[in-house]
Parts: sequence; C-alpha cells; structure tokens
Amino acid sequence: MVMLAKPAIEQFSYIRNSRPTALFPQIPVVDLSKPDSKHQIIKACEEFGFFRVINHGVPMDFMSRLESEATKFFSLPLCEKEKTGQPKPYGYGNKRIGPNGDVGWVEYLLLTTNHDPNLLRFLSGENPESFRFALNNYMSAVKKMACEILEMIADGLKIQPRNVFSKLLMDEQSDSVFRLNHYPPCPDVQSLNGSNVIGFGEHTDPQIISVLRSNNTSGLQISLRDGSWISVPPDQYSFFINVGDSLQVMTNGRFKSVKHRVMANGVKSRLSMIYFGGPPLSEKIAPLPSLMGGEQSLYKEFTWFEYKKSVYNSKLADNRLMHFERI
Ligand code: GA4
Repeated sequence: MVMLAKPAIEQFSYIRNSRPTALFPQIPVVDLSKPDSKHQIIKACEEFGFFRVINHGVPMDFMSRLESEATKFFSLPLCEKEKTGQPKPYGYGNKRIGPNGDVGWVEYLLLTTNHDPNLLRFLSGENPESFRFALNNYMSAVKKMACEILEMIADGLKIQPRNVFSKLLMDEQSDSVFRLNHYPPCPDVQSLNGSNVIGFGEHTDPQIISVLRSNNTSGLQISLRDGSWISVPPDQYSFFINVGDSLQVMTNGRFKSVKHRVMANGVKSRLSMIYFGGPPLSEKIAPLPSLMGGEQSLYKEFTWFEYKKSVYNSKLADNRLMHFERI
C-alpha cells in the first residue's frame, strides 16, 4: 500500500478537524436593562455556562479605544513586542500557550489587573501612556459589569449577601487576569482540506467569571452539554460571559464552566479582550452552604492558590477540576 506523506503543517498539534457539529442552536442573550435579567442569567449559566449581554452600560468608546491600541501594539515588529517580556505568567506570548507545550495560531498579552507597577513597566510600543489609559478605563468598566452580573446571580439564586461572589473580584488582593489575543489571518485555513487551524485550543477558564469582547471576526466556539460544538457569531457591541471552574465549584455543580476554543480565520484578523475575574489567592473555593440544601459537596476543599498551582501544571484541554472532585 502506498502511504501519502501528510503536509508538513498537519504535524503541528494546532491543526485539527474541528468543524462545529451542532446546527442552529441559540446562544442566550441577556438584556441587562430588563428587570427579569437575573432569571435569564441563571438559566443560561445552568444550561450553557455562557451567554451574551447587551445594554451593558460599558461605553463603546472604551472598547474601540482599547481595540485600536491593541491593534497598534500587535502591528509592532516582533522584537518590539518581545521587549514586553515572556508570559511567565505575564507578558507577550506568540504561539506557545502556558508552560506545558500547548500551541495555537495566536499572539497575546497577558496582564495582571492588580495595581501592579509592573503593568506599567511591561508595555513598550509607540505610546505606552495611551495604551495604559485605554486598558485602565476598559478594565474598570468591565470589572464593574462583571460584579453587577455576579450580584444578579446571587439574587437569582436567592443567596445573601448579594456581594458574596462580587466581593472576591472587588478585593484588593483579587487574582484577576486580563488578556488581549490577536489571531492573525492564517493562510493554511484555506488550503487544508477538511481541517481547521486551532487559534486557542479547547479549555475551561479556571477563575470565577470571564468577560470577553471581540472585533467582528468569527472564531469562538463553545461546547454544549452533549459534547457538540457551536460557533458563536461575533458581535463587537456585546460581551460574552463564561462561567469559570471556581463558580462551578461554588454552586456545587449547578452551573458548569463552559468548554470553549477559537479557530483561526483564513482572511480576517480576530482581536479579543478578556477579563478573568478571580478570587484572592488565599480564598477557599467551596460550595456556598446556602446552595447545598442538605447535599454533600461534590468537591474537596481547596484554596485558589492550590487550584492555580494545579492549573499551571496542566495542559489546556485537561479536566482540571477532576482532581478536586470527591469520589
Ligand atoms: C486559560 C484561561 C486564561 O486564558 C489563563 C490561561 C493560562 C495561560 O495562558 O497562561 C493557561 C490556561 C488558562 C489553563 C491551563 C494552563 C494555564 C495556559 C495553560 C496551558 C490566563 C488561565 O488562567 O488559565
């Protein structure tokens, strides 16, 4: 039998046959200005771990300014971008994701959201001051919105106090992260028959809640409970909210963190900005007693520090919560 050699690029692990498998499912849309939005949020968190928000109150100007600053940054020569330093864990990364061999068709900036003087030293580029200004405006507005959503979740679940989740993001020691991802157009997307190029491989977010905004280029896909994948139509005016692993644990599995991934695009650049709202390192991550109603906790007790340590010892697609489940 004659074996045909595969094209060289197929040897990379970011080439996968990853066509979406579900047809026309509806991604929940929550209008934050409506009085019943908390119930819709709860339903979406239970069914999808994912939803889109509109009428969110974040000024469009904050989004477009940061997008244009990020575009300028990613257009710099590689050697300029590399002056930011490698993402260990914060800095500029290119194709390599995390410390354990994951790769994707993506370049990115990972930043801490704390008032860390390092954030200021990190950024190089032509006008670092205006980049920092755009980042700070955007990050504070999105953090505020994430906290409002978490308070609606507490209300919807009928738990007191209503800042039970949001106080973790508001804490000065909150271990939240901010990420700018740039997916350049990938010429191989067109030429590889039946295969797609992975921009960012499938994973769940370890934190409590993630808030994503992207330009109008497609690529994001989420996994449904039955294991099928659906494409998320992009919308530059909306935010997309992900339930993270920590919120899954705090709700004792009532909410599920959503598995998601990004496919590269053959012609257009995709730019996304994601705020990952996390708790302080010392925080115990455990189901809220008021949500247990006599049930057993599905998880062993652990701190965010312990979980984060195991996150950084894992690969993107690993089921990280598995090691913390009670048998
Ligand atoms: C996924 C969610 C966030 O982007 C992130 C990622 C982190 C990184 O890029 O450094 C990780 C990934 C993420 C989970 C597993 C480990 C760590 C890459 C990786 C392979 C910033 C995070 O908190 O966890």
